[in-house]
Amino acid sequence: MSSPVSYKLEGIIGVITVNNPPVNALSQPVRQGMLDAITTAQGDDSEAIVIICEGRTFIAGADISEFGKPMQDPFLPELLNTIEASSKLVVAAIHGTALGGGFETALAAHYRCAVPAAKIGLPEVKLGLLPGAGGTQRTPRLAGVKASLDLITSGAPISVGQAGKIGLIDKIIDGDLRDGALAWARELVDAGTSVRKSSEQPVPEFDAAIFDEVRATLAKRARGQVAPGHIVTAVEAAATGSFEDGMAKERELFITCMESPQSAGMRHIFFAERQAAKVDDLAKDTPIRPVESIGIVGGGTMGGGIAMSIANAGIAVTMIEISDEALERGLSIIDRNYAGSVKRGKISEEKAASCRALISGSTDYDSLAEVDMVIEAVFEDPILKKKIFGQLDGVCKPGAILATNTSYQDVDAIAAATKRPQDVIGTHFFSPAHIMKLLEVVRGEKTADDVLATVMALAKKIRKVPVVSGVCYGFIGNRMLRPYGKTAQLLLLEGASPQQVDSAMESWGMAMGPLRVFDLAGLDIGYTARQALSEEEKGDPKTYRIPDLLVELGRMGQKSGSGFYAYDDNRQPTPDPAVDGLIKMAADDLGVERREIQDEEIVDRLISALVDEGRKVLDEGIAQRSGDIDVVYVYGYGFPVSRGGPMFYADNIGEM
Ligand code: 3H9
Repeated sequence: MSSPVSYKLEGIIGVITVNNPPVNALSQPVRQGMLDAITTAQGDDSEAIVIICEGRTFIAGADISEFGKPMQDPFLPELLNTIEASSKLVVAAIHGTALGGGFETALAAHYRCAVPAAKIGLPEVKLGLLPGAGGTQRTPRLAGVKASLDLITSGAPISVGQAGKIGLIDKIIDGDLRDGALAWARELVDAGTSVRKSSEQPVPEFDAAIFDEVRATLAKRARGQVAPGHIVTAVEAAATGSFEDGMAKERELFITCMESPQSAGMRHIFFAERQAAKVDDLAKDTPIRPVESIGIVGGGTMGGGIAMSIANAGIAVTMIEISDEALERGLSIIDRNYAGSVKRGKISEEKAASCRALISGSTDYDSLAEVDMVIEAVFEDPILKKKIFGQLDGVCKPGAILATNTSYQDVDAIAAATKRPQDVIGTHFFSPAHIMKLLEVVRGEKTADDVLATVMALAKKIRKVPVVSGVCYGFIGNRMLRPYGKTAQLLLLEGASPQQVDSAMESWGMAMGPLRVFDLAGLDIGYTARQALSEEEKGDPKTYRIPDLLVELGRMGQKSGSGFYAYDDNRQPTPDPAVDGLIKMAADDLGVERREIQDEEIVDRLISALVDEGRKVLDEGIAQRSGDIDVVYVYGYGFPVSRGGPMFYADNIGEM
């Protein structure tokens, strides 16, 4: 088999080219090929060496699919030490994203150049790891302790411009990277520039208090995660000891992380997210319909957030509301959100202005005559939704995709309100829609393949994580939430308090306990929905008596200032003795004996409720695969990524 790495002598420059699509990951053949090439270069007529990549990016990291399996030689840290030890000058030439082991390779080179659009980063923390090939040791020697801690503990990539400012990139190459990098390498040789090993640079001065400060911040920001603290320890070792000792520390901590269930869970989610974007029974060559303009019906919180996501990807949006006032209100919420994003430094003022300029409004459905797609985002009223789809059917051009943003409604029934059910699909965005990454894409019985393929591609374009769901009440996520919520109610009746249930789940890793979630969503929503059901459909009164009583007392949740908790003006919850009394009363009334409940039981029963329903969702073919369910829960419901999602957790219980 031919090697993914080639070596060619071009004049005085030895060029090592990596070609391992799609992202030039450092698989074993790449490591071997690089070792062979650098060894060859030491003995030929080259005077400098350039490492460059084919395809869309520089090396994007170690090959994650090799993790958890026995390590094969050559070992990356040793390969990088060999590169750094080259007697001939080594230049890394970066385009795309130099990430993780890829950027560590560049750090082992003596000089680094990049095209202006390239990015660099050490994202290992997002996989529950730390950079394990010298990244924690070489970065602080070039960029200093503070910048290194920011880069490695956040895992966020930075621009080449920023990397240049902190000493991680030496030269920006405008124009052709290969030509520019070779020319620069020749210049360095001509100037008699000597080899400069990152490992031999002294760490710039730093404030010794920084390590404990960052540890304290991370204890809150990355609650329960092991890798961030280990990163601080490894960088501290770089700053306070020799390179060799630091490398040994990095190795020890890397192995601890690699063997942790947290990293296994996070690596599972990495691949599950990418897998979820694929639809098993769609042919690879399914055509994609062009989507250059989108109409949104409904300018409320949801419609506004969806409009922003779409405009942020450069697609024009026409927002429809029933009156000028409603439209004005909707557009002003969008203005406020953009202003907020600018203030928080999430987006530049210019970018915000150009995205905002793509959003226009109208009160006339005829404005949707020429759009390529419409997303209806009015409130959850099936009759209203069907009426709107009838109207859209009348005005939209043939081939326009008609999507309903719904959390529960029957997409097939909505599609049946049109004469083109093949063009209808569900898109369940999560609130706030311009921030939350999950998008459940609901495939109706008659949804055409190219409509599904187009919406999956659009999701990626607007930077969402799409997961396909079949039609059922609540789709994947909200359907599983029902038994979870019912179990929380039973736990209350049986003796747990709202704060015990929530804190048990939050300590376990959920972003928010179930009762705080229900208070946030509004208890009246479930109450109203229950009123439309028969006693039989409502099920066991034990599963809804408490929220019914709360709503009847005017306690709708956060928005009314009280629900399972009392809320202050800053919407901070405090336990409310009145609720404890109400729970006891309901338990008496329903004949439930109360007892002391351990936190462990709370977690077990709530997670089992999710998982049991998840298995039904899989069996019925509502979800394509169990990893899809994990992605839904991690990206949409605050399930801890370090536990890999409910299904992965259940499959690996005992090891987590
Ligand atoms: C590391 O480096 C550890 C070292 O410090 C120490 C070692 C001792 N490995 O995301 P995409 C696949 S840890 C294997 O859709 P994009 C991916 O699964 C690593 N496979 O493309 C997908 O496969 P498929 C640190 C990988 O353009 C395909 O490539 N590095 C890897 O949207 C396309 O991926 C990272 O964490 C990999 N490293 O985004 C970077 N990366 O087509 C991880 C990708 O079968 N990667 N694949 O579904 C990324 O962040 C994005 O993939 C990237 C491209 C930004 C590069």
